[in-house]
Amino acid sequence: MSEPETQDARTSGRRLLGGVAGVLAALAGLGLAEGAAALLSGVTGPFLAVGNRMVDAAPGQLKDFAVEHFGTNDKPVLLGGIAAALLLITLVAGAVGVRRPRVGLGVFAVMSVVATVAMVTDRSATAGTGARLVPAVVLAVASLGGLHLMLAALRGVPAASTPGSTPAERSLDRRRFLLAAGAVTVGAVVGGALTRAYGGLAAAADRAGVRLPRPSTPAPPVPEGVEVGVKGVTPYLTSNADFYRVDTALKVPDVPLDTWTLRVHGMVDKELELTYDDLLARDLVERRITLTCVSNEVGGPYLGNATWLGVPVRELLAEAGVKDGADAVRSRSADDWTAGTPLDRLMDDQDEALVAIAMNGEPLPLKHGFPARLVTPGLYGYVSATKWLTELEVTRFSDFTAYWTNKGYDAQAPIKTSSRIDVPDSFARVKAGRVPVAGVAWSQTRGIEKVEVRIDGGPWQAARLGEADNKNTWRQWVFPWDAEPGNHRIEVRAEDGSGYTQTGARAPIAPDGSTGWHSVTVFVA
Ligand SMILES: Nc1nc2c(c(=O)[nH]1)N[C@H]1C(S)=C(S)[C@@H](COP(=O)(O)O)O[C@H]1N2
Ligand SMILES: [Mo]
Repeated sequence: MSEPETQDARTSGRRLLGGVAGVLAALAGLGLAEGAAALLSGVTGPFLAVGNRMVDAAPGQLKDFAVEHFGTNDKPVLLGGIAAALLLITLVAGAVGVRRPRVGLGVFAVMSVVATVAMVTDRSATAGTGARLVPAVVLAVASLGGLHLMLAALRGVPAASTPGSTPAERSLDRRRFLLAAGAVTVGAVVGGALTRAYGGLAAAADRAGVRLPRPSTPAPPVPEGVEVGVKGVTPYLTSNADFYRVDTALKVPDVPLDTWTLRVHGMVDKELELTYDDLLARDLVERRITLTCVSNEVGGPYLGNATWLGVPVRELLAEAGVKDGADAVRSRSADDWTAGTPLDRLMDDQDEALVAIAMNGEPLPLKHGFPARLVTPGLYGYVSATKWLTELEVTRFSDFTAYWTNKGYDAQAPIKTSSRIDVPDSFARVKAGRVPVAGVAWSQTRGIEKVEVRIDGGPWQAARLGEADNKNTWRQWVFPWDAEPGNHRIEVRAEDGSGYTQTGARAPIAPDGSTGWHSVTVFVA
């Protein structure tokens, strides 16, 4: 082997070690910074802070795309993407840093600054700037310091006999490199362990200790016959475990009870500030309400039906005394998300909106808004269902915009009359003969009056409806189909209590909810 080749091999070996050093330094910095954030309360670590920023910066269409393609997995996909990008950048920065340490360290410094800005301004953090800066300093010191030590060892020290040698000729200081890499690895492991041990949610313990009072006004029993008794149809009541989750929070906001209050303020005569115990002490009503997300495509999964327990919003607003001229309530969450709800929907005494504290007989699950959330019948969640609720501000629509209206969604968003085929599955193979076609239909506040099915564009035929519960819940339906061999297309449409028949015209989810008939194609043999 000739001398230059040996040098090349040495150089590429060092570059590889440089890349490893970059990744290790980043892991140590991130691990220790996340650990520091976990030890402090109300502080967001670098990883989530940057992720939150990306969620907020993403245009509406990208969010739609993510929800549509990754569903509830959109969060792991985003965090995985950030991790992959970091791996690549730190690998390259470390490799380049062997020859040009300033470039490698410079890239790390820029990333540190970006993470620091994200952490200091994170909307889900509640601690002051001083506390928020702690993980930022840890990140900078551990990642830049670690990288510097490892790169110095890799560049080696000039051999005493050859002053003025170029870096490639200097010998790598193996012992020093291993020591530095070892120390950095210990940092990463310690940080990871701290994050695991202290990164849990303090609110979980509070939730476990809650004893729910009995409702003063229980929901009437679920009528018999709400279920049409077909295998594969969405159950009438959605369990908490199966309930869809849609929000902008990468990590479930941690809202312990000791610091939580609900403020009712704005255009009111008298501000209210209620603790969790204040809410529990009030008359609680129980209501079944079907929640729906505006991101639900025709045939999509983003809706669920639960029994909610809470205080009617109307009562809180009446107690505060709404001033003339107000037409909206801006609600705000612990993670600084906002929604604007029409005042008249919240004051309605038929379709009672709740500040809900329980879901299906349990305190609200952390994912679904513990300690309290808004639930408003008849409106898509982004204008009506604020989780981790902290504020109700009585105001005017002309005076504010909210999280999703800033991204091009409409301020007014009543849920559209819709229906879905649950069975058979699209592209299912079924045997000729009697095949039950079944699903759900919903038109919150109006109720479902009729569901019709048609085969291959033929005449619309009435389906049998499951028993109606209330106008704010969905209804199951079933159509006994005499399936003949061949490929068939099945379509469904619903008619609501106002006499309106669901339109077949396709509309996308933006700006105020999708429309169109759901259809499935099946193969009958
Ligand atoms: N704080 C907060 N509340 C929120 C959201 C959010 O992103 N942040 N998303 C809303 C949307 S778009 C919907 S559809 C419902 C979903 O409630 P769920 O996750 O309990 O099903 O929550 C609403 N409440
Ligand atoms: Mo939503």
